[in-house]
Amino acid sequence: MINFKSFKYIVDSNKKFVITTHINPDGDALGSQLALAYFLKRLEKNVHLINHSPTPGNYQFLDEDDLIHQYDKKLDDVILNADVLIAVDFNEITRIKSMVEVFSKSKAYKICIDHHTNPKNFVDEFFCDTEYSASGEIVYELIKRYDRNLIDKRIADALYAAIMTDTGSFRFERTSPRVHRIIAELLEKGTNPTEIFNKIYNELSIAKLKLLGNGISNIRTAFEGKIAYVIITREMLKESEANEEDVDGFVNFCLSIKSAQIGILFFELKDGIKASLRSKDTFAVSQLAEKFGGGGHINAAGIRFYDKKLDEVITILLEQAEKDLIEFEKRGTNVKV
Ligand SMILES: [Mn+2]
Repeated sequence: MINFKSFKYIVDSNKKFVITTHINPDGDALGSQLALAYFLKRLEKNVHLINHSPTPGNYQFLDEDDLIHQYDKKLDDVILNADVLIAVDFNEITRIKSMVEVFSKSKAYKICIDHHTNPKNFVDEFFCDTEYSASGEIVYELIKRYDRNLIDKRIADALYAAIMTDTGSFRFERTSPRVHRIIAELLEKGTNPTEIFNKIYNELSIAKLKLLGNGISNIRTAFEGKIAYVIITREMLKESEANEEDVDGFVNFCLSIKSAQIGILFFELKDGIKASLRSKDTFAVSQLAEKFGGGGHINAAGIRFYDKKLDEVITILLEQAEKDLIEFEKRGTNVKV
C-alpha cells in the first residue's frame, strides 16, 4: 500500500531533493525520475538528478534541459546536504554502484519509489507496490494525488515513456484498465504516442541491428522448445561494433517463438555475465532468478553472475529452468507457498 499522505508531507516539508535511479537506466527509470523532477520543480523545490550511468541516447529527448548528471565525487556535497534522497525504480542499494557509499552516508531522509519484488532495507520509507506495471504508474498516482493540475505535457511525456517501455508497449501482464486510464489522461495533456515510440524504439544504430541479427540467427532452444535463448558474447559485440546498451530488449525476441514459455538472454559483460529472463503466462521467472541471487517480476527478471564463465552459467541456469518448468507443469505454478 502506498501512503499518499506521507508523500505529500515529505514534499511539503522539505526543500532540497536528489533523485537517482539504477545502473543502465531504462525508460521507466528515466521517465519516472524526470517526471518527479519536473513536478518538484513546479513546486519550486531544489532538485538534482544524479545517476551512476549516462542516459542512453534514445532517452535524451525526455531531458531537454540536461537535468541528469552522471555521478562524480564532486557531487557528493549535493547528496550529503540533501533533505530527501529519492531512489526510483530499484529497491536495493547495490543497483546504484558508484553511488552506494555516498547514498549510505547521507543523513537525508531516504525514500524508495518502486514496483519490484523483495525490497531491501536501505531507505526510511517505501512507496512501493508490485501490482503496478511501472514505477511511472506509481509516480503518476503520487503526483495526481498531490495536485493533478501539476501534470503538464513534459511530465506526461516522461510518464508515458516510463509506462510504455515497462509494459512492453501495453502488452505485458500488468497492463490493467488503470494503466489505460492513466495513458488516456496523459494523452489529454498533449503526449503524442507515435512521436515517443519512434524516438525510443525507431532510432536504432546499424550496429545494434546487426548484433540483434547475429544473436537471433543463433537462437537456441531447450526442453522441447519451451526454453528459447540467445547468447551475446564479447566477440559478437566487437564484430558488430555495438556497445552494451545495444543489447537492451534482445531477450524479448525469445518469446516470439510459439513453443517458448521462457526466454533467456545470456550476455557476456565486461565484468561478469548477465542473464535476462522473460516468460509467458504465470511462470514466475522472478522465482527462478532469486535462486541465483537475482530478482524481478513474474514475467521479467534478471541475474548477474560475477564469478562464473558463460558456458557454466548457461548450463546451470538451463538446468534449473527446466526443473522449475516441470514443477510448474505439475503444480500449475512455480511460486513457493
Ligand atoms: Mn520499472
